[in-house]
Amino acid sequence: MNVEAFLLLLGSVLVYGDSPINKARYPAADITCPLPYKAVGGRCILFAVAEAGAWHDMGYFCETLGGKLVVIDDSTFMEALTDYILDGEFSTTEFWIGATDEVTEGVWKWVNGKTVRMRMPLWLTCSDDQEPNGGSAENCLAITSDHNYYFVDADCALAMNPICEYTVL
Ligand SMILES: [Ca+2]
Ligand SMILES: [Ca+2]
Repeated sequence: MNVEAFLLLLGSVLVYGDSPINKARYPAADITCPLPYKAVGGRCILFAVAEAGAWHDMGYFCETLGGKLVVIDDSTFMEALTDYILDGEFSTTEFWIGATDEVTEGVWKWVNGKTVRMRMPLWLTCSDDQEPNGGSAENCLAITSDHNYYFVDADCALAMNPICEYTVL
């Protein structure tokens, strides 16, 4: 085989190897996470169902465990996370996640500084409930069973359970 043909073959292997078909549905689910985190959707996640409080307080809580409120920045990870919630038997159904528009009303930022994708498929967008809908009264991001775990803005002072993501590498 000449070099050109080899590179062509190698290239197709790499492209195929990277195709969604060839990946596990939720890649790297077997990653090792430090306790009390669990591998969910290829990341280290903690559903802190015994801890409830305001959004900022729950952010600090995650930080004491080497994490931050979870960043749900793609729909595949959101699928894995909501599957985990729906398949589990959590005693609570309202969770804080890691984004806010407190700094500039209407400009949603993740706790890692990145911009939150608006509209579908992440936010609840029913004809009678177009989230975010709370204006300056609702500046923190939540997922709840009432809203089928789509993104909703909520009053930051409400008590909800945090979903933490391990961020110390
Ligand atoms: Ca707001
Ligand atoms: Ca809302």
